[in-house]
Amino acid sequence: MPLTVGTAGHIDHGKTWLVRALTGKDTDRLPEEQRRGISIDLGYAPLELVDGRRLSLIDVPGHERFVRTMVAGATGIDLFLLVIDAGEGARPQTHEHLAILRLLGIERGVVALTKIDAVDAETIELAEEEARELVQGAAIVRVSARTGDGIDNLRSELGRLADDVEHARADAPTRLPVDRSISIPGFGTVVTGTLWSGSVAAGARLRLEPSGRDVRVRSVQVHDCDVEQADAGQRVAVSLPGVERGDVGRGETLVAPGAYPRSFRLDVVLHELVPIAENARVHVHHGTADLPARVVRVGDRFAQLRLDRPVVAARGDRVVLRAETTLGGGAVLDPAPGRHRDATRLELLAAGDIAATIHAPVRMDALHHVLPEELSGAERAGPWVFSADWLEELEGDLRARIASADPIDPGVPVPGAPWMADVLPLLPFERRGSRLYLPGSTPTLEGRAVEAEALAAELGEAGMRATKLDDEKLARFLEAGGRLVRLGEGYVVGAEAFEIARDVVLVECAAEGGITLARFRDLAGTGRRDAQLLLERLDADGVTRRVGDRRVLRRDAARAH
Ligand SMILES: Nc1nc2c(ncn2[C@@H]2O[C@H](COP(=O)(O)OP(=O)(O)OP(=O)(O)O)[C@@H](O)[C@H]2O)c(=O)[nH]1
Ligand SMILES: [Mg+2]
Repeated sequence: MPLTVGTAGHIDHGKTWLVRALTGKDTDRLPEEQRRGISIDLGYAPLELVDGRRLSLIDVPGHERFVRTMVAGATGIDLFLLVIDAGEGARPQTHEHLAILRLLGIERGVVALTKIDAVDAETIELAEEEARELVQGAAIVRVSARTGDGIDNLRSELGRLADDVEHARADAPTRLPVDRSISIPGFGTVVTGTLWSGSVAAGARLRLEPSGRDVRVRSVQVHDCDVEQADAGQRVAVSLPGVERGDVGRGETLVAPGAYPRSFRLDVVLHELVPIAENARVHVHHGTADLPARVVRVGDRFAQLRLDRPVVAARGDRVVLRAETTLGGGAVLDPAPGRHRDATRLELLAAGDIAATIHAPVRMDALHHVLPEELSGAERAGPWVFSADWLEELEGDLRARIASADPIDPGVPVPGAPWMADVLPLLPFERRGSRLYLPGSTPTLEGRAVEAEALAAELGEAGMRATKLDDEKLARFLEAGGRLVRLGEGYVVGAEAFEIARDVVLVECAAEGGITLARFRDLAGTGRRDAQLLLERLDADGVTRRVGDRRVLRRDAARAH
């Protein structure tokens, strides 16, 4: 099983020398690193075990200014190699690195008490006692990178630990936080990182997030050897044709397209090393990304991290929160939450009750990230998941709004939500056009029925003479009942009279090819203004159109008659 070991420890305590003693490789390759004798960036070296297995070693810098680099290196490792100078004992970054490892959930590892060639037995004894208290349960191996003492012991101890580590991430979709991008002549841009989950094969189509750029993998290497496929836990180098080196770097993640949500928020269980204030500005370290963010506290033990830039995270991911120093960390409960401060929701999520956190519709595919397996206890419609309570509330709300709707038109607009088309069939309402009604409901005009009938009678008597009507309610009522037709300028006519007017026009046009305003007025026996309003309504209805001083039938209308 491929495993990655990461060093940790205070500056100058001998991490890089120890890596060299174990692997034969000097990982301080930058000129500045060699000149200053300190590590600045991450170093990588393959580590051969006695039985021929290979681990990957990541060497991190110890300087307090480079703790963020240490976090990027430590993220995704399986085992730690905590290096303590036997002469100095634990120092500030020994403690800080150890705290970071714990925040990242990296519990297993070994302590190397190094430089034992330089101190007496008593000093070693004291340092060992201190280390035992500091890192309970871990083996402590005395070594010297200078003389080679203890190096084989350390190698076997790492081998023993590697036997026990389990990788549960192979099945998850591919995710590779990029920690380096290099330009290799003939290969183009190559990115490297520890493969968190899934696999990467030559030819694979992946996506760089959060930039959203689709890429195709040309080749995959593990420790400078070409492989068909690299698996979770391995250190890999992936060549990406067509990508400029400057376009990708530490902080980007190579993922299976669409498998992880891109989000500006993370809901986390908070682990505080020091009290973190509401609204504190922090840096959230996630994978190899370092993101400025604000901490919105939720209840006693949760927080919503609101990020300045998006991340692709998954439930269970660990984050480290830093300002000048390491403040604490978090375990992701929801990698793409809405804005909220709902502690109850987070309690449920922490307890693994995903269904209980679902209320309003969310897309099923967005839930894969918080969902260990199939979801039970929630309603489904099309791609949407929601609670039975929510559906009941929606129904209740629509019912209430319909009840208070204008009795002339007792419906409400269909809510314009993306889930509506899928959810509507579950609701006991009737859709008419763009509105919802109680099944079989008809317009009514409480208490004004007499007035309405009087108006209808009046319109009947007026025939094709237009009547001015200011009472909008009455107009809508009779119009909805098919008894009134609106003309322009607030005028109306009875529906029957309008039918007759239309027939007159149709018949005349069929016989004569068209009709003038004067001719229509004579045939209809109305005034000029009434005739004008009727013809305009027929134009608006698409029955006729004006050509010069005549109306002719529109083609559709002509065909229909
Ligand atoms: N005597 C003795 N000196 C050592 C040993 N290992 C390292 N040193 C000394 O310690 C110095 C620092 O060692 P490094 O391995 O560079 O320390 P580091 O922990 O990698 O330092 P940073 O990466 O800057 O945090 C070396 O330059 C050596 O002089 C050892 O086993 N014995
Ligand atoms: Mg070093």
